[in-house]
Amino acid sequence: MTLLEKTTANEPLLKRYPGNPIISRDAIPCSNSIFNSAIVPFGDGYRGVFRVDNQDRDMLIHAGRSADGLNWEIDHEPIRWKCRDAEIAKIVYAYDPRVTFLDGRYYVTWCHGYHGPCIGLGVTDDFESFEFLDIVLPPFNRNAVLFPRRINGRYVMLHRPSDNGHTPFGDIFLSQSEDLLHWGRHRFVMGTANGWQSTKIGAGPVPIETPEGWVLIYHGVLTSCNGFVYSVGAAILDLEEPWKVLHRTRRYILAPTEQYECVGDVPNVTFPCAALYDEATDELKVIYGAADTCTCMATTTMSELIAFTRANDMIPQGASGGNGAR
Ligand code: BMA
Repeated sequence: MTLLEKTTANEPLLKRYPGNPIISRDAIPCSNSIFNSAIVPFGDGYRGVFRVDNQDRDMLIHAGRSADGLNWEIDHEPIRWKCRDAEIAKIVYAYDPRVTFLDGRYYVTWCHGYHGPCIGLGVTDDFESFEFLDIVLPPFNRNAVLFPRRINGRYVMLHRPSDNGHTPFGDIFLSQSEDLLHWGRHRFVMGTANGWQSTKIGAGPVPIETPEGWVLIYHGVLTSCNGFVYSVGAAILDLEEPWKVLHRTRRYILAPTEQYECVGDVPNVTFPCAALYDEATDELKVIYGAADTCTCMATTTMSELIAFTRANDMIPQGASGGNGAR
């Protein structure tokens, strides 16, 4: 049976963890919901930063720790960011964090409230003390993730320019920096496509480096008569020029079909923000927010993900370019 045939029986490539959700909406006293969160291996266990919408419906980021990546102890209070610049120090809102281990430190990017949604950058060494470095992209932008190393000497970030509402458009762009604070050399990476990714797309977890290219897991949105539907796909980007898309799934690898993905504060949402890849076993665990309510996990292997992305490729092979740049 080919990989494609294996996944035709209404089974997406990503297999849900049977114990989902791994973090319930009420895991800490103040929480209305805990979702779209980022976790990384740390020491003998794991650390993470969690989007917690509290019962005032503030959107804030809390730190947490876990021995096994499944059972989490999340701080009851949000992170108190240290910030040298009083102008930006006040946290109006902060959500949808990603954590990138880069140059030996843990960098956090998130959607930051400052005269509209923009991109905040912070750093921590221990997940106890966090420094808010600066706003690195101005409004309107609410989705960004850093690559885990410099490419050709420059830091690289994927992000999605947007508007101030529930943006009904969105393509993935890439920007580059010499110092993590000043960003330029902007490149178009990829735009919307048919079906599940027809309204907008946005980068998910930190891209993972493989011999085939950077594996990018991303979310794609379609507009139904009942609102947005958020599914998950994958792409493989060129190692040296990561704005070049080598392969990209025509078909989703996960879509909201389970009760906990379809019923919640925002129905029909699967929103990946982190991935744990174990090179020794090839296992890939994707952490995603479900229905803007709770946090879940789904798994595959990197070899299956790459084979599936190639087998379902929507990029014409043999053609130059092919990322749909306009
Ligand atoms: C996006 C963000 C995400 C959320 C998604 C679905 O615009 O706000 O945090 O998961 O919408 O509501």
